[in-house]
Amino acid sequence: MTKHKKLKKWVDECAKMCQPDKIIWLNGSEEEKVILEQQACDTGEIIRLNQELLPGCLYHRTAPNDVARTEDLTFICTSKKDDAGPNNNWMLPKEAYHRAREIFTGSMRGRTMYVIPFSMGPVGSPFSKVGVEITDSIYVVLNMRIMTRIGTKVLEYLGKTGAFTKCLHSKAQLDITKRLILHFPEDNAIWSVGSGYGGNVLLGKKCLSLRIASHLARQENWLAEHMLIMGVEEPGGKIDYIAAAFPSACGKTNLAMLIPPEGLKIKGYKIWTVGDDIAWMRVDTDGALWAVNPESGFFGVAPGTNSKTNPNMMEAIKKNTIYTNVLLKMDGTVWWEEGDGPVPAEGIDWMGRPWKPGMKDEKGNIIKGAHANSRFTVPAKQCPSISYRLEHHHGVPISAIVFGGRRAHLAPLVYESFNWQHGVYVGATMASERTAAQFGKQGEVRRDPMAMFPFCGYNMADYFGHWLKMGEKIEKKPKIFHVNWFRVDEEGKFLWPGYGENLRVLEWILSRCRGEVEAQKTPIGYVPRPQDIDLNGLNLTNKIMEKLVAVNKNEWLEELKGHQQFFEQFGERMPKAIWDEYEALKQRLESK
Ligand code: OXD
Ligand code: MN
Repeated sequence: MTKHKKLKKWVDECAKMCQPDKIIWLNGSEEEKVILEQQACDTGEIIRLNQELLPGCLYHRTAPNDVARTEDLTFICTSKKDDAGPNNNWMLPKEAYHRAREIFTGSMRGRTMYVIPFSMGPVGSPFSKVGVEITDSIYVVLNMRIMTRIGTKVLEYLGKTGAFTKCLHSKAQLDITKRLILHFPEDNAIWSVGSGYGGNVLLGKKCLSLRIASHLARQENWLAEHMLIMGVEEPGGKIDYIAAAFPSACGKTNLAMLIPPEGLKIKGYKIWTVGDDIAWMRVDTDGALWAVNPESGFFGVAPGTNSKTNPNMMEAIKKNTIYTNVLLKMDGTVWWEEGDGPVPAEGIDWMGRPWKPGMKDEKGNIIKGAHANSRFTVPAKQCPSISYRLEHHHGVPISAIVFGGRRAHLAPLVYESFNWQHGVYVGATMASERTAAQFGKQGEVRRDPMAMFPFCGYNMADYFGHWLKMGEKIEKKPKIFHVNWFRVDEEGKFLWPGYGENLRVLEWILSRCRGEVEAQKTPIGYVPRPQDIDLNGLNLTNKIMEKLVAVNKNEWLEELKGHQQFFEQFGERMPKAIWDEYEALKQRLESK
């Protein structure tokens, strides 16, 4: 237990409201894990997978209506609506507490309440933040053990008075009409009720490490970002680090674990993965921007992960992994669409129904074995490319910040912003086109600044202002780039091969950071001279390279209308510097 009076008081209050049968404080030990796993298997909440083929691996299904983050039920609860901004759903804290209290009251009757002290970032690092999650879900406990550092060591660090984020979760009845994901930045608190899906209930992840942390970061002068962190090691042993933000379905996790392609092997690069989802970045005493990954695990999307797209991840998830909503095979192993191995002849699908390939629903649509958002939760240290700096208290120095999106035509393969302020504009105008796999009209542009639109815990206009202000504080500023792996030709075929070959673009980015290579100036930024991207071993002509880096002024002028429309929703709160960048870009595009 704890000597922390405020923590004890808060746990007592939650227990009084939720009325659990008993309360267990997690110590984080291996013995504790064994007991919890057994209990979860006894109740059927979790299934133990084939321990010979997948040692230490578990399987779980969520309720069919609880398979993804529910953005429409996610709220930022601040006393002033404008502080949440048009990018968030908003509720008055008083009303939010009242509504949620009704659902929480008695919700843990007949259940155990688990108290999980956890640290985002290495315990005791100046970057780290402590949270305490109260939950009635063993699944949450087992996932939090992987995704964060939990237990006694965190309580000890917290001492009698340390600050922590109060994270309260109950599955309650898993009723979608009684589901709320509430953030109270003014109270440093999160209340999540009625869901059992990871993104809604592993409160250290999106809720604390992005929504609440973005708020704290603004107050404390640092950056909490939806970014991967990776290191590129040269044969001489020097490692340069990149932080990169992409909206979903752009291959962020795969990029973080990239394997150098055949054609570049001769150069002897090695990639180190620091994180695949979240970066917390601070200016250190050397004037550079340093980043840590606050998580200690990966919560990755299964479909599409295979030995071609991500061999490192395939290696990592062979043991000690929790699989959620994938297909359960008859031999007690798992499978998902666009995964490895042959399509199984039969299995049990993510809804627990017998499944065979080619089965159709009543509308004639193919029934998938795994849900499109099925997941695996795996300790980061199992990834063959994991960086030894994962546990480093000061993280890694960032040389380049990369923004990206999925654009069929507009954005070139890569371009470099002119300076920090222009780079912030590039991030603020990030967007992706919907693919067939996503809900909504195909090709429709979804604006997602810095990939933070669903995760920025305050008014996004202020967030842009914060980025601009940070630029003034960072003496050795990383350069800011934009990439697009998804440009297509006249027939709709991808021009760029992607995957491991993306290292060729990172190589150019890092050469630019070191001032080793020239570039072509265009109205949107600097693009590579075709000869400066190493195409060795790739069947790709200079002509295609020219197409990949071409900038079409008319398309960009059309795009500018979207920028304007997007920014206008923030009204007066939008920083002038962003509008200045908009005007400057317009002028560059309009000039001959
Ligand atoms: C995630 C997401 O789960 O961005 O990482 O939705
Ligand atoms: Mn994410």
